[in-house]
Amino acid sequence: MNQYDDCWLRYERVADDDRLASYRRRCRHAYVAEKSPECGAIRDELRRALPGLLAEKPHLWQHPPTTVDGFLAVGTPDDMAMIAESVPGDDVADLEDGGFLVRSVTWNGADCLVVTASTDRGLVYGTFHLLRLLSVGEPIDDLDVREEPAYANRLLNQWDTPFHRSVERGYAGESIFDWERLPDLRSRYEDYARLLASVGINGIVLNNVNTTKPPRASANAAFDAFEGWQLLESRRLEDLTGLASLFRRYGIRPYLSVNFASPMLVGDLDTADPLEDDVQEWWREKADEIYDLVPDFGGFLVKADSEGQAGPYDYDRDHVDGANAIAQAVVPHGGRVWWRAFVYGSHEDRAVQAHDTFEPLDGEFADNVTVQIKNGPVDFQPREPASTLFGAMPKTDLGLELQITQEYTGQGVHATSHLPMWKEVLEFDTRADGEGTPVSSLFRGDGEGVVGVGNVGEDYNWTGHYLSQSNLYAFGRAAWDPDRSAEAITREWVRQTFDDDEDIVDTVTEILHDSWEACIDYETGGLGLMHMMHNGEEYLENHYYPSPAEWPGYHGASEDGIGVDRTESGSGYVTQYREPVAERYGSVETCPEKFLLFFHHLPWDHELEDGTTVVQRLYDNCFAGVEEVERLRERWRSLEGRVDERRYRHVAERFDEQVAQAERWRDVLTAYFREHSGIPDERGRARDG
Ligand code: GCW
Repeated sequence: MNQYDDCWLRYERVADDDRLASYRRRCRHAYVAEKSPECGAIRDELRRALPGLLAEKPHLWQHPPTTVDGFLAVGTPDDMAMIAESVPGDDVADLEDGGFLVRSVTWNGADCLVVTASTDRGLVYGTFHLLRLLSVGEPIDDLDVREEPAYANRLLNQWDTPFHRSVERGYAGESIFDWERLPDLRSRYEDYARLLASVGINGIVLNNVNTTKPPRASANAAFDAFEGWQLLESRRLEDLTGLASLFRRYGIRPYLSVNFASPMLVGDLDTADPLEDDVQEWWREKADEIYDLVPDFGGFLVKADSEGQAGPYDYDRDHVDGANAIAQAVVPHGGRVWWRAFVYGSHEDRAVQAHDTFEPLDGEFADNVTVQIKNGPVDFQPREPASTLFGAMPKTDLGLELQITQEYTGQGVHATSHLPMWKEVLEFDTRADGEGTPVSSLFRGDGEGVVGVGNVGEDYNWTGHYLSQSNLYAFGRAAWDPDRSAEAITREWVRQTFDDDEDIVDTVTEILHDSWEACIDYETGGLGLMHMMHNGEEYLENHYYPSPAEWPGYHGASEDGIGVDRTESGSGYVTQYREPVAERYGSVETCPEKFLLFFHHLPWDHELEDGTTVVQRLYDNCFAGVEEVERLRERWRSLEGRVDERRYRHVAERFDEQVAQAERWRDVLTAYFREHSGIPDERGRARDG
């Protein structure tokens, strides 16, 4: 990567001399099995990484060397005797697809390192893992690493509209995919595949789930008419082949978002009724066509009956009918349909909808359908309690959908780490199988997994805000190992991205970790409120500025109080949780403060446990959020001269804007609370609107 930022794959010279000497001893010579596309990618990666890390040119052998003091070997035991002789076969045979071993071994008197796995994809992950260890300066003379991914599917959802090149909720410029020039490839695709594979992502949905209506005018008016569903047209499908083979080298399978009405839009049928034979036949033929071109195609993602997208309801069918009709078409090819649970319906309280719609359908979905569920019941708000669907459909393959892009958390301007939010959800105990059934323990089946809505675009630094690179990194790492602590993930990201210096690592880690709660405070006042944002027409204003007056139904502010009654006597959402969660959230006394107004509508002067009133706590939190961002800005400023100028300035300038924005949120929200409650801030800070 030279034209664009290297993100966490910088591969800078190892600073410590002893470490460097030990790395050189085991890695200056390397041998990678010569066979698959994945092994080609590994060799390329070593050629990129080792000269930087070791500050000398490595020697890549055509066969395991016998005349050197040490070397690195990458391959399966079947690929080379050296590996079969130095690692017991059973240790490798046991590994899940994607799992790997990295071991220090002595072979023929030489100090070697072995990266081995049962599949070539595992070799890719093992190699990136070793390079990560070298990048963060871990000792390697006594390595014995065994890793397997927690979830079989770790997918990225691009919300990119091909040709049009917009990215819905993307804040890093245009889509990196230049569909017009496909099947020609840009070097950027390879860099993207490397970034994704380095954190274990193994599937990518290339286009937006909204397959009709691009959201705004593009730079090229000729493409404004293009809609995502057109990707299923035969002439477009051929364009996929180049990308598919590029991603294949990195163990990443491509998928497409498809429109439910494709048989009518792409084909010439006059219905898309999922129970009609010719509709099912149309899907089969389309799938055959795709798999002819891309044999390892992953399958389809569908947003149906949601926000204007077509769906089975158009034909009085349900989601099972819809999903299964498409799924049957990819069965012969080992493909899968990811069917989103983000649907609207008759309920006034959207939180109720997904569980209400999907839970009764448990057990009816085909084996190759995965129901993809957003982390919370509403819509990626800064904080939501975990969705009640987790653990509620034991007979259905489920996927957890997280938003990497910062739609509701400051977009491309605010430094907001989503990792603590994801951890909160992953750690939530669903009680699905008694006490100790956290969300992270679900999704363990072959057809299950974790999905992230991507955040990259054409910007030099990929993610708009430099620090937002950490969200992409953290998504992959958490999807690989949800039990790894947030701190460990962030620290390793900082070390690879910035520097090894302990103070830099501490500072950036602290900024990222405290950023989320700060954002919740100034954007919502805490206490579980949501939807305080503007829903403007202008794309970049949309969901960025404060405007609580637009959503009274979502936060429930009125003269008598604030919050939404989701108890049994309200919308009933809380009853979708298992006990004792339902009871705990359902009672004002035991509901955690962070979710209080999500579940309860309370008088403005309701007293919290410490005697503070609800409205006063909201004021206090809004002010605290701004102070916290100011503090985080100071922390960043302490790095001046110690982080390269380009990145230092970029982040410092955004922090100035974030502080100004946070003040704006605080002022709008506190004025709104004051106006509705009629109760002034007892500390005299909140102004009138
Ligand atoms: O949060 C909302 C976004 C929409 C998005 C939708 C979804 C892709 O505002 O832009 O559409 O969620 O998840 O489908």
